[in-house]
Amino acid sequence: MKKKIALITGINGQDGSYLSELLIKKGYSVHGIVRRHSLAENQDIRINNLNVKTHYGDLLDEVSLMKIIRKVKPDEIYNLAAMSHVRISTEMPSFTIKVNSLALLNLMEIIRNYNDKIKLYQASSSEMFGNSIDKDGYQRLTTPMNPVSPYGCSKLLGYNLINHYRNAYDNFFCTGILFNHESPRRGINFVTNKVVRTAVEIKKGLKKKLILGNIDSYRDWGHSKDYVEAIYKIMQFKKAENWIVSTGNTYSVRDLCKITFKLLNMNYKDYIKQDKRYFRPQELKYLKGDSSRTRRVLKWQPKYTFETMIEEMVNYWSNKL
Ligand code: G4F
Repeated sequence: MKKKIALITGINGQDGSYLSELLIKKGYSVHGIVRRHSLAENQDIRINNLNVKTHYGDLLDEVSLMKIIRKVKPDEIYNLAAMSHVRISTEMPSFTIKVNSLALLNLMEIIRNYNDKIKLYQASSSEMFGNSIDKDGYQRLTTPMNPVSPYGCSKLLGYNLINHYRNAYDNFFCTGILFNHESPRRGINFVTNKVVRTAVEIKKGLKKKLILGNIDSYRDWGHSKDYVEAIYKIMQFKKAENWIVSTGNTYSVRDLCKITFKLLNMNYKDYIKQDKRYFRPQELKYLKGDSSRTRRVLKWQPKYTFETMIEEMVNYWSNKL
């Protein structure tokens, strides 16, 4: 039987690397788009041990996208590439909208004009909800979406475009609204890996302080490895739809610090300083997702808890540093 072909944008990211591993296990031929990087070793740092084929391209360069799609002839495209840092999106709003929304529009148009049988997964985000919370304390598909950052606005535009194209042209365009998801492969300027890595550095005498922004916001944090399983199931479902992927638990950044430092036998209060440079113009205060339908219909269940995930990250940095 012919191998299925997957094309992943953002293959070198945290989710791209875990998804590649999963698709290889499932027997796919996996291709990915990588951007040219001035430090060549950073181009494929998370995937250089994997049996994937990479192609130089850029979401902002439709010509490269078109050429890659013609060459690879994918059955499925997973659009995971994005300018994904919320605070940085406030410094680069225009770039964020171009990469996260306009490039998606171009990708959808290429699919429709080249081969409209190609399935497309779009990485949507819980940042789209902004500060809307249902009365029972959860966000779900019906919760109003009122983003509070250029990043959130860009993802909401992408989400609306996917829904519009699916309804108008009947393409298999699906999305997962993923709540925060982490792992040892997370970029170190996101709060989980920043906290864990710095706490290990403090423990080893390499640093003295952990400097953070707002530590009283709450996030629903899961593990990227669990979440790419959900992405795969979303893509295999008989119909293209929108899905919530979350743990249903919420913790504050303060809780994250408390648990991490405790695992290293330290008290977080002795090491934390706050600096306004890490605060955001408008903060998203509280996320907790209701993924009950995803669990029931797709038979998806996360394996990690918040604690086991932090433990894995602490062990990773303890061995690495
Ligand atoms: O780790 P964060 O930067 O993640 P954030 O902003 O929630 O966004 C992540 O999750 C979204 C899903 O909702 C994704 F779509 C998005 O791409 C990304 O993956 O920040 C988490 C919280 C925020 O409240 C932030 O204000 O941590 C707070 N925080 C406090 N000090 C900090 C810091 N965040 C970062 N990155 N760095 C700090 O020093």
